[in-house]
Amino acid sequence: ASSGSSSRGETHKKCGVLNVTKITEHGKKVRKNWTSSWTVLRGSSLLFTKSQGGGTSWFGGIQSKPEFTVDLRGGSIEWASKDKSSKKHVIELKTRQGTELLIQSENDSFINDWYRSLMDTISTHAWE
Ligand code: I3S
Repeated sequence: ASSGSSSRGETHKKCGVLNVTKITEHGKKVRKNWTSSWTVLRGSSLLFTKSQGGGTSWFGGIQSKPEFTVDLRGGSIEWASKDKSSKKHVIELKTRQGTELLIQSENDSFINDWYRSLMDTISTHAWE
């Protein structure tokens, strides 16, 4: 497994630790619960697993089961407005299934990178 985008352009793969909370599930508002999550972008799926001490153990093969998976096909992202969160650098992700997530990192360039990758993925898989 390698990180970064593949040269074929279809198998996006990216991982990292992000702060995540659901805000809506199946169209209904849910209570925020920010958690640090080891996040994997693979194909058109975004997987969240419990972050284990920075998550590097994932590379060692101790791949924990995803706690939560999001299908990015038909979804959308935007930078969250101030009323969605008081945190900096917050991405709002909406899925076609009616789930809304907030994804955040204190690291400016890191979260910008994720924003671009998620945008790429959504546009690549837009017509599936
Ligand atoms: O949108 P809210 O309700 O202001 O979100 C905050 C709460 O979820 C808060 O927890 P409580 O459920 O104990 O009130 C969290 O600790 C905050 O982080 C949430 O706000 P931010 O602005 O950090 O997303």
